[in-house]
Amino acid sequence: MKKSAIITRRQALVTGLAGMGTLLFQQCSRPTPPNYGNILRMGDNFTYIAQRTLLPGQSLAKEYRFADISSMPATGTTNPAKYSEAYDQLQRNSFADWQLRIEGSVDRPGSLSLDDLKKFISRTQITKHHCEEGWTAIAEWTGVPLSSVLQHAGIKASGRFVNFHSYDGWIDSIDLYDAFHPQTILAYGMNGKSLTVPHGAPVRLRIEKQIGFKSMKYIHKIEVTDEFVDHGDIGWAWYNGI
Ligand SMILES: Nc1nc2c(c(=O)[nH]1)N[C@H]1C(S)=C(S)[C@@H](COP(=O)(O)O)O[C@H]1N2
Ligand SMILES: [Mo]
Repeated sequence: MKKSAIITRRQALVTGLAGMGTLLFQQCSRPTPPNYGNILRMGDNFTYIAQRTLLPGQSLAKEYRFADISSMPATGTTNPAKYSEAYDQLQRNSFADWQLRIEGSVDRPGSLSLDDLKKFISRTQITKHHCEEGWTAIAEWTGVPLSSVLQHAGIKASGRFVNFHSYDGWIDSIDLYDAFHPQTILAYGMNGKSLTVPHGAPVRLRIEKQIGFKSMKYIHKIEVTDEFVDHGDIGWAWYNGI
């Protein structure tokens, strides 16, 4: 009984590895696998391929109750005014002049104000933030689903990745699969109030199926691209599914 269990496990392992090898091969023969060529990022490539190929459909991140909300530290950049004169000016005017630029492989490039974003149907979610440094925190986020904004702009058939540009100079991207996830939102509210400067005002990304640093704060531009551009020069993985 014990022996056959071991054989079964070993067989499963061998079959599994062979299967993964085939998947890896199939995926790598596609035109532009994310990160392909960056040897330091081959590990997260594998996670990406496994998740995208093996997980059927979109699963939701756990949502919590109001009573579960915890305190959340503000980390990384907590005020981009020192990096950006433009941000400093916007902040002085309570972000009344803030505009989100949308460009790249879209049919209708343009800009949306905070009021424009608030006209879309909003989504509120209480979720757990997982920082790559090990801490977690639960907060309530309100914003517009990224999918609504992307549909409003109209993604061209060639579009494959969504790049975010931030006032502190961060540039990062996600694929369309994560971009259209129902819990991927451009958040302008936190715990029932307007998003504060330390947490990314006026608008930040909340992407609940990836680790904390992917939820980019202080966004000013969204750019849809046809090909993966590796902006990662800070040594973190590009794909960080949780
Ligand atoms: N533009 C920008 N986005 C960012 C960061 C940053 O420094 N700049 N830090 C990231 C990291 S590492 C984490 S854990 C969260 C922190 O969000 P918080 O400051 O609201 O807790 O934002 C992420 N998004
Ligand atoms: Mo983080």
